Amino acid sequence: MHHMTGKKQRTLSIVKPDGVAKGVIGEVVRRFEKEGIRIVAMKMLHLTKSQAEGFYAVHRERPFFASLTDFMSSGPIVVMVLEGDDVIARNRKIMGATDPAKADKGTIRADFAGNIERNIVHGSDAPETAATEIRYFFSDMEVV
Ligand code: 3AN
Repeated sequence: MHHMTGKKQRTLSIVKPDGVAKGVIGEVVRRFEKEGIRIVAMKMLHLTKSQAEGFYAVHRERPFFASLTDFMSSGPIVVMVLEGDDVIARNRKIMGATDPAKADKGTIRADFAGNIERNIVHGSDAPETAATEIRYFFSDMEVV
């Protein structure tokens, strides 16, 4: 086999409360698996407000922090660890731009998201944040 392989990475993916409520957990998972991305950990949680604040601590000075953390603690979410070559960037491509109005056609956010806050999925943006975010939700034993 002679194909270009990038660096194997892991990233954190979240199906947010709007995605769970809309019944698109399976569709999100399907899009990852269709691209050959492996799911190496997965669970459903309902975050408390303070757990959502902890997760989004980097955004605590932003004007949307209170609203974002209310939303993220408003219902169950599905958190997953994805693994694959260059998976951080590939996941963000599959997700589409933060603002669904600017997201490319065929991306998760273009297809399902209501607005910039209720945008169906989260994906880590860099190796360092991926490591921190995975650790926030999963112990080593929970990642296969
Ligand atoms: P992304 O999730 O695309 O990496 P970030 O990290 O800039 O985007 O933002 C984190 C989350 O904060 C977004 N997923 C979205 O739910 C929310 N958010 C970002 N920008 C805004 C905004 N201008 N107004 C409301 N919510 C926002």
